Amino acid sequence: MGCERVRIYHDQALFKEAGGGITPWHADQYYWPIDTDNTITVWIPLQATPLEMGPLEFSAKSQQIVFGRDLQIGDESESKIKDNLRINNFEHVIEAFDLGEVSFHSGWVFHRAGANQTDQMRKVMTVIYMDAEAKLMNPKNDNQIHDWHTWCPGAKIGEVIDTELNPIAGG
Ligand SMILES: O=C(O)CCC(=O)C(=O)O
Repeated sequence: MGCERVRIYHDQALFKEAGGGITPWHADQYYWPIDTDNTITVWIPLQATPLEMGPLEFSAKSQQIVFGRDLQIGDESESKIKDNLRINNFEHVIEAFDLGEVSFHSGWVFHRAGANQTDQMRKVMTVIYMDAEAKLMNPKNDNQIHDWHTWCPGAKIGEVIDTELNPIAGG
């Protein structure tokens, strides 16, 4: 990310039940009241994740695309972002994950996941890191207000996000 240190924004378990539907196209940073693009999510599947289980898919290099950044995840983001990425001819990367493989995606990379067509729970852990100097920005939508009060409660607009929930990673 080009920064000296990172801190944890938050972590999150994403368990998708057997038969669970798709995760629509979206960019995570729509949800984050963070004043920098120096953010990254590690996606850690807790089992081998074949294509039929719905591994994370990416639109390679799509962090340069601005269209769709204002869409919350849902049916509209799935169809509008898909159409725009197709028009712009970005490579759609879909690969199975072996157990132990993880992926990292930048906060503005558009991504999605397919349905879980197996009879097993798809278990995933994620951790979101941000530049240790990242500041809280004025929230741009209700989701960012919700994130502020959930993941960095007490942080102040314009100041470094340094609550007890946001430790520097690695000491
Ligand atoms: O696991 C999924 O289905 C979606 C995960 C995701 O969008 C993310 O980690 O940013």
